Amino acid sequence: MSLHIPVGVPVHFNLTSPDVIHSFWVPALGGKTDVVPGRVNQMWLMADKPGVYRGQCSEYCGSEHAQMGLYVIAEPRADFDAWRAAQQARALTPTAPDEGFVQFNVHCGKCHNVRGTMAQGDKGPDLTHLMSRSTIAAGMLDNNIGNLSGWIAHPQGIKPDALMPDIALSGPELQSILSYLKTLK
Ligand code: HEC
Ligand SMILES: [Cu+2]
Repeated sequence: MSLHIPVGVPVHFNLTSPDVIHSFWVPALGGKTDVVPGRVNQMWLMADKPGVYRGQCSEYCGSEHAQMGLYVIAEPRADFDAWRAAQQARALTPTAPDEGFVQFNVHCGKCHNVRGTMAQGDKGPDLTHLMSRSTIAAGMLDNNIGNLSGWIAHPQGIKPDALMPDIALSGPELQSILSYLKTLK
């Protein structure tokens, strides 16, 4: 996960959890705040300098606790505004027949949202601008085609107990889905 914030601006966060207690912690930017189900905790973050700040969940929350990372990307206001505008754009539904789009909607769209298309799941991360991210799986893997392919083929081998199940896909189905994902810039 990457959070983008503008440099020199205090950014307010409302923190809540859908499952267990986590703790939000970006050591270079401030103290820890508990993230608790059924409650909204408030905090502020401000970065004085541009940069990428590593964060980590600091409350043991289950078997993938050590892999629950995030990056805060602090950038000058203009860069932040450009990033935000790009993220707000919707994806386009392919106009020509696209096997990857079809397979994605069959196997993935119930959990993942690609805004602007019929995929509107909310169990996993929004993938509308997947290719704009530098990492996936809560900062665990660099985002490149090899890692995406490995993740989609066998997420439980990479992150046991992650909420994305292994899904049986043929080689051609996986390849077509990867080609579609590459269009989500
Ligand atoms: C049952 C729901 C479910 C299904 C079905 C599912 N996913 Fe996921 N997916 C998730 C969850 C939950 C995560 C977050 C896992 C984590 O980081 O622990 C995830 C993570 C991902 C990520 C990493 C995104 C990021 O920013 O970290 C990608 C890429 C992805 N899924 C692609 C797919 C594709 C492609 C399919 C179809 C073949 C698919 N998923 C099917 C629930 C699902
Ligand atoms: Cu944790």
